[in-house]
Amino acid sequence: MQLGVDGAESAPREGATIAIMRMARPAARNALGKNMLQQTRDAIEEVPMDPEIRAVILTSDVEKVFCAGADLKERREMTQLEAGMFVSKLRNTFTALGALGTPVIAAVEGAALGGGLEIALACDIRVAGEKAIFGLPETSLAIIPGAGGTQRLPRLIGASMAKELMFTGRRVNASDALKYGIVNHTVPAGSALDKAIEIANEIAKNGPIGVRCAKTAVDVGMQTDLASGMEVERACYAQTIPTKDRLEGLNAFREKRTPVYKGE
Ligand code: CO8
Repeated sequence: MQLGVDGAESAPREGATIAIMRMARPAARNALGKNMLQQTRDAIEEVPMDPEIRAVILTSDVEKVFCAGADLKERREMTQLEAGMFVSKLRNTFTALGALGTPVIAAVEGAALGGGLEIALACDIRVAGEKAIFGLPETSLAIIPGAGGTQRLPRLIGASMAKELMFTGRRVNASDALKYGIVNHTVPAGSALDKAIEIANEIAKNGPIGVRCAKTAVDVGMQTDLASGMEVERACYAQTIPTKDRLEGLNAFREKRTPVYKGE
Protein backbone atom coordinates (compact mmCIF):
# COMPACT_ATOMS: atom_id res chain seq x y z
CA MET A 1 0.00 0.00 0.00
CA GLN A 2 1.35 3.37 -0.94
CA LEU A 3 -0.06 6.70 0.11
CA GLY A 4 0.55 9.32 -2.53
CA VAL A 5 -0.72 12.82 -2.71
CA ASP A 6 -2.18 13.86 -5.98
CA GLY A 7 -0.42 16.80 -7.55
CA ALA A 8 -1.48 20.24 -8.59
CA GLU A 9 -3.13 19.14 -11.81
CA SER A 10 -6.05 17.60 -9.97
CA ALA A 11 -6.01 19.81 -6.90
CA PRO A 12 -8.73 22.43 -7.10
CA ARG A 13 -6.49 25.15 -5.75
CA GLU A 14 -3.13 25.60 -4.11
CA GLY A 15 -2.98 23.86 -0.78
CA ALA A 16 -5.92 21.51 -1.13
CA THR A 17 -4.81 18.01 -2.04
CA ILE A 18 -6.26 14.60 -2.62
CA ALA A 19 -4.47 11.58 -1.17
CA ILE A 20 -4.56 8.38 -3.17
CA MET A 21 -3.94 5.04 -1.44
CA ARG A 22 -2.98 2.36 -3.90
CA MET A 23 -3.06 -1.32 -3.05
CA ALA A 24 -0.25 -3.01 -4.93
CA ARG A 25 0.33 -6.70 -4.28
CA PRO A 26 -0.26 -8.22 -7.71
CA ALA A 27 1.01 -11.75 -7.00
CA ALA A 28 -1.70 -12.26 -4.39
CA ARG A 29 -4.33 -10.08 -6.06
CA ASN A 30 -4.02 -7.55 -3.23
CA ALA A 31 -4.93 -10.15 -0.62
CA LEU A 32 -4.52 -8.58 2.79
CA GLY A 33 -1.73 -10.39 4.57
CA LYS A 34 0.05 -9.18 7.68
CA ASN A 35 2.47 -6.90 5.82
CA MET A 36 -0.09 -5.32 3.58
CA LEU A 37 -2.44 -4.78 6.48
CA GLN A 38 0.31 -3.00 8.43
CA GLN A 39 1.13 -0.85 5.40
CA THR A 40 -2.56 0.00 5.08
CA ARG A 41 -2.67 0.99 8.72
CA ASP A 42 0.45 3.15 8.31
CA ALA A 43 -1.02 4.89 5.26
CA ILE A 44 -4.25 5.62 7.13
CA GLU A 45 -2.30 7.09 10.06
CA GLU A 46 -0.40 9.41 7.72
CA VAL A 47 -3.54 11.12 6.48
CA PRO A 48 -4.38 13.27 9.53
CA MET A 49 -0.77 14.52 9.60
CA ASP A 50 -1.38 16.54 6.44
CA PRO A 51 -4.08 19.15 7.05
CA GLU A 52 -4.20 19.99 3.33
CA ILE A 53 -5.67 16.60 2.44
CA ARG A 54 -9.34 17.20 1.60
CA ALA A 55 -10.28 13.72 0.39
CA VAL A 56 -8.75 10.25 0.27
CA ILE A 57 -9.19 7.76 -2.56
CA LEU A 58 -8.58 4.05 -2.01
CA THR A 59 -7.80 2.16 -5.19
CA SER A 60 -5.73 -0.66 -6.64
CA ASP A 61 -2.67 -0.63 -8.84
CA VAL A 62 -3.35 -4.26 -9.80
CA GLU A 63 -5.15 -4.82 -13.05
CA LYS A 64 -8.62 -6.35 -12.81
CA VAL A 65 -8.56 -6.70 -9.00
CA PHE A 66 -9.44 -4.25 -6.25
CA CYS A 67 -8.74 -6.63 -3.36
CA ALA A 68 -9.15 -10.42 -2.98
CA GLY A 69 -9.85 -10.14 0.74
CA ALA A 70 -7.89 -11.67 3.57
CA ASP A 71 -4.81 -13.66 2.63
CA LEU A 72 -6.12 -17.21 2.77
CA LYS A 73 -2.66 -18.74 2.39
CA GLU A 74 -1.32 -16.88 5.42
CA ARG A 75 -4.51 -17.83 7.28
CA ARG A 76 -3.72 -21.49 6.71
CA GLU A 77 -0.43 -21.08 8.61
CA MET A 78 -1.92 -19.14 11.55
CA THR A 79 -2.85 -20.52 14.94
CA GLN A 80 -6.35 -19.74 16.17
CA LEU A 81 -4.93 -17.05 18.41
CA GLU A 82 -2.98 -15.45 15.57
CA ALA A 83 -6.05 -15.60 13.32
CA GLY A 84 -8.17 -13.92 16.00
CA MET A 85 -5.61 -11.16 16.38
CA PHE A 86 -5.36 -10.74 12.63
CA VAL A 87 -9.12 -10.41 12.13
CA SER A 88 -9.23 -7.95 14.99
CA LYS A 89 -6.55 -5.84 13.30
CA LEU A 90 -8.38 -6.10 9.99
CA ARG A 91 -11.56 -4.85 11.66
CA ASN A 92 -9.78 -2.02 13.49
CA THR A 93 -7.93 -0.93 10.36
CA PHE A 94 -11.09 -0.68 8.30
CA THR A 95 -12.77 1.22 11.12
CA ALA A 96 -9.81 3.62 11.27
CA LEU A 97 -10.15 4.21 7.52
CA GLY A 98 -13.86 5.02 7.85
CA ALA A 99 -13.18 7.21 10.89
CA LEU A 100 -10.81 9.54 9.04
CA GLY A 101 -12.14 13.09 9.26
CA THR A 102 -11.80 13.54 5.50
CA PRO A 103 -14.15 11.76 3.10
CA VAL A 104 -12.82 8.47 1.72
CA ILE A 105 -13.79 7.24 -1.74
CA ALA A 106 -13.21 3.69 -2.99
CA ALA A 107 -12.45 3.44 -6.71
CA VAL A 108 -13.09 -0.21 -7.56
CA GLU A 109 -12.03 -2.04 -10.71
CA GLY A 110 -12.28 -5.83 -10.78
CA ALA A 111 -12.90 -8.07 -7.79
CA ALA A 112 -13.70 -6.73 -4.33
CA LEU A 113 -14.28 -9.90 -2.33
CA GLY A 114 -14.56 -10.68 1.37
CA GLY A 115 -12.26 -8.29 3.19
CA GLY A 116 -11.84 -6.53 -0.17
CA LEU A 117 -15.51 -5.56 -0.14
CA GLU A 118 -15.39 -4.85 3.59
CA ILE A 119 -12.63 -2.26 3.17
CA ALA A 120 -14.67 -0.62 0.39
CA LEU A 121 -17.72 -0.62 2.67
CA ALA A 122 -15.73 1.27 5.29
CA CYS A 123 -15.32 4.11 2.77
CA ASP A 124 -17.85 6.93 2.50
CA ILE A 125 -18.44 6.65 -1.24
CA ARG A 126 -17.88 3.81 -3.74
CA VAL A 127 -17.35 4.12 -7.48
CA ALA A 128 -17.06 1.03 -9.68
CA GLY A 129 -15.75 0.31 -13.14
CA GLU A 130 -18.36 -1.69 -15.03
CA LYS A 131 -16.33 -4.90 -14.82
CA ALA A 132 -16.11 -4.75 -11.04
CA ILE A 133 -17.33 -7.75 -9.04
CA PHE A 134 -18.47 -7.65 -5.43
CA GLY A 135 -19.09 -10.42 -2.95
CA LEU A 136 -18.85 -11.67 0.59
CA PRO A 137 -17.90 -15.33 0.04
CA GLU A 138 -17.05 -16.03 3.68
CA THR A 139 -19.85 -18.55 4.26
CA SER A 140 -18.41 -20.57 1.36
CA LEU A 141 -15.30 -20.80 3.58
CA ALA A 142 -17.50 -21.78 6.52
CA ILE A 143 -16.93 -18.47 8.33
CA ILE A 144 -18.70 -15.10 8.31
CA PRO A 145 -17.56 -11.63 7.27
CA GLY A 146 -15.60 -10.49 10.30
CA ALA A 147 -14.31 -7.04 9.40
CA GLY A 148 -17.53 -5.07 9.38
CA GLY A 149 -19.38 -6.78 6.51
CA THR A 150 -22.27 -8.09 8.59
CA GLN A 151 -22.83 -4.60 9.99
CA ARG A 152 -21.95 -2.15 7.22
CA LEU A 153 -23.60 -3.94 4.30
CA PRO A 154 -27.08 -4.19 5.90
CA ARG A 155 -26.87 -0.55 6.96
CA LEU A 156 -26.02 0.38 3.39
CA ILE A 157 -28.44 -1.79 1.39
CA GLY A 158 -30.92 -3.18 3.92
CA ALA A 159 -30.87 -6.41 5.87
CA SER A 160 -32.73 -8.59 3.38
CA MET A 161 -30.44 -8.20 0.36
CA ALA A 162 -27.36 -8.14 2.59
CA LYS A 163 -28.43 -11.47 4.08
CA GLU A 164 -29.03 -12.96 0.64
CA LEU A 165 -25.55 -11.93 -0.47
CA MET A 166 -23.94 -13.26 2.72
CA PHE A 167 -25.90 -16.52 2.91
CA THR A 168 -25.22 -17.37 -0.75
CA GLY A 169 -21.73 -15.87 -1.03
CA ARG A 170 -22.83 -14.82 -4.54
CA ARG A 171 -20.63 -12.49 -6.56
CA VAL A 172 -22.53 -9.60 -8.15
CA ASN A 173 -21.51 -7.41 -11.04
CA ALA A 174 -21.24 -3.62 -11.03
CA SER A 175 -24.69 -2.97 -12.44
CA ASP A 176 -26.33 -5.12 -9.75
CA ALA A 177 -24.10 -3.46 -7.14
CA LEU A 178 -25.45 -0.10 -8.33
CA LYS A 179 -29.03 -1.41 -8.26
CA TYR A 180 -28.63 -2.69 -4.69
CA GLY A 181 -26.93 0.51 -3.54
CA ILE A 182 -23.51 -0.99 -2.83
CA VAL A 183 -21.90 1.60 -5.11
CA ASN A 184 -22.81 5.21 -5.85
CA HIS A 185 -21.76 5.16 -9.51
CA THR A 186 -20.68 2.74 -12.21
CA VAL A 187 -18.45 4.06 -14.96
CA PRO A 188 -16.73 2.52 -17.99
CA ALA A 189 -14.10 -0.03 -17.03
CA GLY A 190 -10.80 1.65 -16.23
CA SER A 191 -12.28 5.03 -15.31
CA ALA A 192 -13.28 4.48 -11.66
CA LEU A 193 -10.24 6.40 -10.42
CA ASP A 194 -11.00 9.33 -12.75
CA LYS A 195 -14.56 9.45 -11.44
CA ALA A 196 -13.32 9.25 -7.85
CA ILE A 197 -10.90 12.14 -8.50
CA GLU A 198 -13.75 14.15 -10.03
CA ILE A 199 -15.85 13.63 -6.89
CA ALA A 200 -12.86 14.35 -4.64
CA ASN A 201 -12.26 17.62 -6.46
CA GLU A 202 -15.89 18.62 -5.97
CA ILE A 203 -15.49 17.90 -2.25
CA ALA A 204 -12.16 19.72 -2.03
CA LYS A 205 -13.72 22.97 -3.25
CA ASN A 206 -15.92 23.11 -0.17
CA GLY A 207 -15.16 24.20 3.36
CA PRO A 208 -13.16 21.33 4.90
CA ILE A 209 -14.53 21.90 8.39
CA GLY A 210 -18.07 21.82 7.00
CA VAL A 211 -17.34 18.59 5.11
CA ARG A 212 -15.83 16.96 8.20
CA CYS A 213 -18.74 18.04 10.37
CA ALA A 214 -21.23 16.74 7.80
CA LYS A 215 -19.45 13.37 7.79
CA THR A 216 -19.51 13.19 11.58
CA ALA A 217 -23.17 14.22 11.72
CA VAL A 218 -24.18 11.48 9.27
CA ASP A 219 -21.95 8.75 10.72
CA VAL A 220 -22.84 9.39 14.36
CA GLY A 221 -26.48 10.17 13.56
CA MET A 222 -26.92 6.93 11.60
CA GLN A 223 -26.11 5.00 14.75
CA THR A 224 -28.86 6.54 16.79
CA ASP A 225 -32.56 7.51 16.80
CA LEU A 226 -33.82 10.61 14.96
CA ALA A 227 -34.11 12.86 18.02
CA SER A 228 -30.55 12.05 19.13
CA GLY A 229 -29.37 12.43 15.55
CA MET A 230 -30.87 15.92 15.40
CA GLU A 231 -28.89 16.77 18.52
CA VAL A 232 -25.73 15.45 16.86
CA GLU A 233 -26.50 17.65 13.84
CA ARG A 234 -26.96 20.69 16.11
CA ALA A 235 -23.60 20.07 17.78
CA CYS A 236 -21.83 19.56 14.45
CA TYR A 237 -23.46 22.66 12.97
CA ALA A 238 -22.32 24.69 15.97
CA GLN A 239 -18.71 23.75 15.22
CA THR A 240 -18.91 25.53 11.87
CA ILE A 241 -20.24 28.83 13.27
CA PRO A 242 -17.02 30.31 14.71
CA THR A 243 -14.89 29.43 11.67
CA LYS A 244 -13.16 31.89 9.34
CA ASP A 245 -14.25 29.71 6.46
CA ARG A 246 -17.91 30.41 7.22
CA LEU A 247 -17.27 34.17 6.98
CA GLU A 248 -15.23 33.59 3.83
CA GLY A 249 -18.21 31.80 2.27
CA LEU A 250 -20.50 34.74 3.03
CA ASN A 251 -17.94 37.31 1.83
CA ALA A 252 -17.29 35.40 -1.39
CA PHE A 253 -21.04 35.27 -2.05
CA ARG A 254 -21.37 39.04 -1.53
CA GLU A 255 -18.30 39.75 -3.69
CA LYS A 256 -19.41 37.32 -6.40
CA ARG A 257 -16.17 35.35 -6.31
CA THR A 258 -15.10 31.78 -5.59
CA PRO A 259 -14.45 31.26 -1.87
CA VAL A 260 -10.99 30.25 -0.71
CA TYR A 261 -11.38 27.95 2.25
CA LYS A 262 -8.40 27.31 4.50
CA GLY A 263 -9.88 24.95 7.03
CA GLU A 264 -9.83 27.63 9.73
N1 CO8 B 1 -5.47 -14.99 -0.44
C1 CO8 B 1 -4.27 -15.42 -0.86
N2 CO8 B 1 -3.94 -15.56 -2.16
C2 CO8 B 1 -4.86 -15.23 -3.07
C3 CO8 B 1 -6.14 -14.75 -2.69
C4 CO8 B 1 -6.44 -14.63 -1.31
N3 CO8 B 1 -7.60 -14.17 -0.85
N4 CO8 B 1 -6.85 -14.50 -3.83
C5 CO8 B 1 -6.04 -14.82 -4.85
N5 CO8 B 1 -4.83 -15.26 -4.39
C6 CO8 B 1 -3.69 -15.74 -5.16
C7 CO8 B 1 -4.00 -17.07 -5.81
O1 CO8 B 1 -3.86 -18.12 -4.90
C8 CO8 B 1 -2.98 -17.07 -6.92
O2 CO8 B 1 -1.73 -17.43 -6.38
P1 CO8 B 1 -0.76 -18.46 -7.15
O3 CO8 B 1 -0.36 -17.72 -8.41
O4 CO8 B 1 0.36 -18.65 -6.20
O5 CO8 B 1 -1.58 -19.67 -7.44
C9 CO8 B 1 -2.92 -15.61 -7.35
O6 CO8 B 1 -3.44 -14.86 -6.25
C10 CO8 B 1 -3.75 -15.32 -8.54
O7 CO8 B 1 -5.04 -15.82 -8.30
P2 CO8 B 1 -6.03 -16.18 -9.51
O8 CO8 B 1 -5.28 -16.95 -10.56
O9 CO8 B 1 -7.25 -16.77 -8.93
O10 CO8 B 1 -6.31 -14.70 -10.11
P3 CO8 B 1 -7.51 -14.22 -11.02
O11 CO8 B 1 -7.11 -12.86 -11.48
O12 CO8 B 1 -7.90 -15.23 -12.00
O13 CO8 B 1 -8.76 -14.07 -9.99
C11 CO8 B 1 -9.78 -13.39 -7.94
C12 CO8 B 1 -8.73 -13.08 -9.00
C13 CO8 B 1 -11.18 -13.26 -8.56
C14 CO8 B 1 -9.63 -12.35 -6.84
C15 CO8 B 1 -9.57 -14.83 -7.42
O14 CO8 B 1 -8.21 -14.98 -7.09
C16 CO8 B 1 -10.39 -15.16 -6.19
O15 CO8 B 1 -11.56 -15.46 -6.29
N6 CO8 B 1 -9.72 -15.15 -5.00
C17 CO8 B 1 -10.33 -15.57 -3.78
C18 CO8 B 1 -11.26 -14.52 -3.24
C19 CO8 B 1 -11.74 -14.90 -1.87
O16 CO8 B 1 -12.47 -15.87 -1.70
N7 CO8 B 1 -11.27 -14.14 -0.87
C20 CO8 B 1 -11.43 -14.47 0.51
C21 CO8 B 1 -12.62 -13.83 1.01
S1 CO8 B 1 -12.88 -14.23 2.69
C22 CO8 B 1 -12.18 -12.94 3.53
O17 CO8 B 1 -11.65 -12.00 3.00
C23 CO8 B 1 -12.29 -12.95 5.01
C24 CO8 B 1 -11.51 -14.11 5.48
C25 CO8 B 1 -11.08 -13.90 6.90
C26 CO8 B 1 -10.05 -14.96 7.19
C27 CO8 B 1 -9.38 -14.71 8.47
C28 CO8 B 1 -7.95 -14.34 8.27
C29 CO8 B 1 -7.16 -14.45 9.53
